[in-house]
Amino acid sequence: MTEHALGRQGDEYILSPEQIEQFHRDGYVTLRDVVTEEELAPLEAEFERFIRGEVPGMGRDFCDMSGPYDRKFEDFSLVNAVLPRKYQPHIQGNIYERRAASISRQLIGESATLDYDQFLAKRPAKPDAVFTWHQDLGYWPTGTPEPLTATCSLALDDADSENGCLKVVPRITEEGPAPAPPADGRGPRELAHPQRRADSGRSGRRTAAEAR
Ligand SMILES: O=C(O)CCC(=O)C(=O)O
Repeated sequence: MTEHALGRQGDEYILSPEQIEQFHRDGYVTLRDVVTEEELAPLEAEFERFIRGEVPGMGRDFCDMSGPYDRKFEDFSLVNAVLPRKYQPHIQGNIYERRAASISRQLIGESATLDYDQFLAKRPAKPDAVFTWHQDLGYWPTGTPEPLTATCSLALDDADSENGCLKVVPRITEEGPAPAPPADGRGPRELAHPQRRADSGRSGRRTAAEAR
């Protein structure tokens, strides 16, 4: 690898100093061609199984992120499969995971570890398939020793504002972290469901930087 080789390098994805600077300044950075179509194909097949509701035993880890927990699968708008690598361990260590780890280490430091994973699908013609504004940091478990976070978000389909692309608020981190959800006996992550957040009276906030 030469000093100037950027982008995909085996399991690594090498960032430029400008990209790292943008992440720290704006709270996000958009990276192109992190995985090839060929590399993505096997992961996409796994994603489809989750999103069709074919992975058993997920309980509340499989739900509609934009509706109540008791909504029927056929009525889901924003299909949410939490912790896919827990329910299908064979997907652990996939190429996207390895490159996301490389990116995260460059953004937040060598000790970055994978904490959380999630598959999401916004169904077509569902205006309520909206992921409420939030800041991921507000939902990390209480007492997390080092909450510094990079969330990696990979769009499997071309995404734009019409079909529900991820949106970020640049530099929102300058305001400091969003308030943590109120303690009521459940962990912050269990409160991350937008229905719960609405119940809790906490205003929806913003994703600052994407990758986990
Ligand atoms: O893809 C989206 O619309 C938002 C996803 C997100 O912010 C999250 O999973 O924390």
